[in-house]
Amino acid sequence: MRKLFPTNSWLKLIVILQLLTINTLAIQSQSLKTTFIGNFKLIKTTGNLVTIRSDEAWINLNVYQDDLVRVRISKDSIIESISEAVIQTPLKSFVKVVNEPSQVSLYTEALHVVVQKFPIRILFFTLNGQMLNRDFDDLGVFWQGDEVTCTKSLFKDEKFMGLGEKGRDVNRRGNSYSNTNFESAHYVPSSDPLYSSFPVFVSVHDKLTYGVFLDNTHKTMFNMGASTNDEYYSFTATNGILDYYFFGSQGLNKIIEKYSWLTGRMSMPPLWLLGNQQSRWSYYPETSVLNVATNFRERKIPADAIYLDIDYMEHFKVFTWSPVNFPNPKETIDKLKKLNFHTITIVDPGVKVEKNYFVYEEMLRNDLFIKYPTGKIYTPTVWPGLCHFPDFTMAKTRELWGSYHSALIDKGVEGFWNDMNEPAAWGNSVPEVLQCNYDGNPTSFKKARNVFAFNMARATFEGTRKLLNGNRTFILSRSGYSGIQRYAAMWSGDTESSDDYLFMVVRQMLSMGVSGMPYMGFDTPGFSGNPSANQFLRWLAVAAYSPILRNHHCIGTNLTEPWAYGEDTESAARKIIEQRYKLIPYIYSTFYAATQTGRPICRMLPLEFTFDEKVYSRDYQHQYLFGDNIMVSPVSTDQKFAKVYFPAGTWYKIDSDVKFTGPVEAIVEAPRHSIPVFVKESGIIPMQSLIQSTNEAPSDTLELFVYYGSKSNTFNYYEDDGKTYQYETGSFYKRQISYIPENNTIEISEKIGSLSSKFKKIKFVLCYFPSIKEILLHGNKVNISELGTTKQTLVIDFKDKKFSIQLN
Ligand code: MIG
Repeated sequence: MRKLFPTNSWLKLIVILQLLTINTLAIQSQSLKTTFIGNFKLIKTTGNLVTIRSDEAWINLNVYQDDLVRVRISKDSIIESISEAVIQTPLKSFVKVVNEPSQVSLYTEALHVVVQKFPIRILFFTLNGQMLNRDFDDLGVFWQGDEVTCTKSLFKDEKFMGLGEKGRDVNRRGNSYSNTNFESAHYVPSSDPLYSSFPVFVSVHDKLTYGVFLDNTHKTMFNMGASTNDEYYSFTATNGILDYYFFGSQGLNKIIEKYSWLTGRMSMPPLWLLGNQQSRWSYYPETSVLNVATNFRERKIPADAIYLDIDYMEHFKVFTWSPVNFPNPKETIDKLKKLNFHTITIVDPGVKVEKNYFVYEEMLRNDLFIKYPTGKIYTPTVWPGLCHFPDFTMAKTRELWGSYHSALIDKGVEGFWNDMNEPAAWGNSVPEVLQCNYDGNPTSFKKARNVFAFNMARATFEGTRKLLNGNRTFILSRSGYSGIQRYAAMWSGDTESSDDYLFMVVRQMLSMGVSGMPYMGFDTPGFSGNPSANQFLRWLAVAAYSPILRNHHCIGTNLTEPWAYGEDTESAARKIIEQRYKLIPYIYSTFYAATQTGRPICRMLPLEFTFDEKVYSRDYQHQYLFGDNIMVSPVSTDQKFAKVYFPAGTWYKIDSDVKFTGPVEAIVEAPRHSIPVFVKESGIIPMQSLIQSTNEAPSDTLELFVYYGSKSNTFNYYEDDGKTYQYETGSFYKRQISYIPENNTIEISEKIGSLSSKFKKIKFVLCYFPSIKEILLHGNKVNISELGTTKQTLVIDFKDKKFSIQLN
């Protein structure tokens, strides 16, 4: 024993030492190492694809358009994959590739891309050598585990806009953001993530512009210079490859146009969606819905649509009708139609687990629900109780889901409101271990989550388009991902009735506009809380100058219909809504522009006044252009005066004889019944007579307001049948209206398209023109009449041929 003792302890020591080393090794391999992209190894060109190999990565470069380059960077060789967002392929190639000792230079007709070799860093220049963007020298691209990050140098005066519905300041610089679609009830402006993911932004610096779209549906993160000492910003994808599109177009509107070319544009909504829409959680039973509709008609408050929230269903079972609350849906919706109301119903994704319920049974039989990787179906609890979620990554699911809408369409429903589609479940933490099938390529929910709503909207769009017999469909979605603008409009979810939220939803709407989602709305007057009459009017006034004028409010709160606050408020509300209806020709033309160019309906001022620093300030970030010619300044409830910034040019207050000449900051009156709204100099605004719903025809006279100014201006006037998709094949009525101050003329181009106008006459309303003595139409004098001291009018018959009037 004595002899053995030392040996024994020696052994013990060895064992202990070994254990220690193993432990240390284990700890080392568990901790994350950062792998940098490394140095250049080789370059090769195959067709229109340039591949560069570095120590650690593969880099693919493609030219989609001369000013649009796709960059893919991966640790493994890159295989082509399907993108939900992108609907285009590379149209071009690099026109010249120069391989030098220290860098590769790649040229398109608009951009010069430099790939520095040691280490690999990518830089973008205009053709005349101005630097648009460069990888951050110190860090470049790197990996930590599966997560890949791209760092970019920050320019001193650089500003960022976009990133979807994030609630913070419109200029994203100095904050960080993340994208995981998430039910965000009770969110505040700084909350992050929110319901949807739009990993796209634009940048302005040194009188230059560029944009970046990071196409990755996993959780992504954007640090726009928060805690980086103004040295760099970065974007990160937690899984998948680094796949980004670089937009080098000069001009923010051009970038939006290119981005919407790449990811698609909205299609025309039915005309009635431009009208006033009424909703509430919840209108039931049937009689109460009819009551609300009747109230609008009796009180002569124009309206076009009514929404049914979850209570129309039987036990919240999607695609059913409650036999208690809605025993006669067809009759009720027919009655609503007679009152000129269109009906929109909510559709949630959670399918109730219940024997003999057709949706559940059929989707179960076809194996279309989201499962764990073990094969067990995922069963969260949502409104109906235990539910399954459809796996919308499968074509079969989308097809069936689309077809189920016949249960609604057969009863007369014309629009579909997709809620809870983040997806949301009680507990608000849908596990990421779930798996989606992707038509035979099972993939983690980590990738599928952010496109759950996208794929549901796609299913709804494709299915309802078929079922609606050529009539336009409408989908309003709470969640989404880039590209969803092809299928749906969106709204900002559950807000509160307060001024902070009013300003927040404006920022969200404007930011969505530069993120490719022009069709963005919000609940008026905020979702929860008990707003005062004045608060209600403020929300309504902003909504009237937004894509979606929709009153919606939470169950268990005070009523918020326009008549809920007494007669004074009702008549103020009526006036605001009436103005919206008169503006329909202008708004409809603006929607058409969005379908052709992606330009948002509501445009943050940086889109027009990009190099005017003032428009980026916190004070003025909520001002916006509504279409080409109207500027809106939202005001908080108790402010009776508003500080407004007028960019260069002359601005006319729309409802009084006041004008401002910018650039100037000024105090403007903002009484409770109206917010400050202005028309740009040389502004052209087509309007119509008051109607109570878009089913009613306006008078036969189109009123064309033209505001005096020094700059030439053109407005693209547009009409179509308001109902079908025939406009896609030329069935429309288009004219270019130009005001040319140099020659004192207003010119109307020959009509384009196969339709004729719904108007027979055109009434020019010439505003603020100094001393017009006579007006000539084809050289002949025509009669003008005075309208107050600032307006003169002239009525002539509509002609389809080109004509012009001369103002002498
Ligand atoms: O768990 O359907 O954002 O507009 O009224 C709440 C009821 C579910 C959330 C939506 C809201 C809707 C409500 N829904």
